[in-house]
Amino acid sequence: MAEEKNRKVKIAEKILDKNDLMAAVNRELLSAKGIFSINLISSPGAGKTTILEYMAGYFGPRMAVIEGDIQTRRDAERVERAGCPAVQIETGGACHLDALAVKKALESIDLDAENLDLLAIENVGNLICPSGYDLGENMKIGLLSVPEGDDKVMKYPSLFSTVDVFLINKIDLAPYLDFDVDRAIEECRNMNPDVTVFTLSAKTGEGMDDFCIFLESNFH
Ligand SMILES: Nc1nc2c(ncn2[C@@H]2O[C@H](COP(=O)(O)OP(=O)(O)O)[C@@H](O)[C@H]2O)c(=O)[nH]1
Ligand SMILES: [Mg+2]
Repeated sequence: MAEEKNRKVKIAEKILDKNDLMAAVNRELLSAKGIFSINLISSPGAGKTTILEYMAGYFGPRMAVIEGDIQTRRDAERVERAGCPAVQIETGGACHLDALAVKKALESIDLDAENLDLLAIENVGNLICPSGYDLGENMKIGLLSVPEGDDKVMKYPSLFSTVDVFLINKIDLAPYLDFDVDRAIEECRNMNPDVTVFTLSAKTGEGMDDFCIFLESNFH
């Protein structure tokens, strides 16, 4: 029994190693092109695509987007309508993106396009699996929305203890719900002292320009 358990651990390590190697290839390629990259992770419906639509209005063709979903091209179409190029990955069932899928998607993006500063990757909606896969991004961003409840920070530590940036979205709904913003931020900082936090409403635009300016400050 104990032997079988050990064998399972070894296999899991091997798969992650392969992903890490591919992530390093992506990171090197993007860095060589002078493109800053972010990996946006949240549960389904927290507002990832709405945030990217706002960002498409702010950055225009300075941003390209890779959309990850199990099925449909809907999010890529939304972002394209909002004003920037987008490529859709349909995972066909996988609950997260991996570095190889991103590498293939990068082949459909003109990385030499003039003024391209930012690659935004919207991961498959899920608070668990995406947190374990480096895609080669420069910045990992975890997003929680007000209707989900402030307790989710501590319930999903694999994500919120490892993100560079913690976004709280749908702040326009705070007056109607019992989400404790201070508690969510405090619990995230307890696990992750260096995390940068923004409270936003992608719907009303509150906090969005500050977030975009912060991203810009990281461009090469
Ligand atoms: N009230 C409110 N609704 C939002 C906000 N951001 C997104 N939504 C809504 O939440 C729903 C899911 O958003 P979407 O961007 O598709 O989430 P995703 O699945 O994380 O990409 C949509 O109906 C959005 O209009 C926000 O800041 N406030
Ligand atoms: Mg989406």
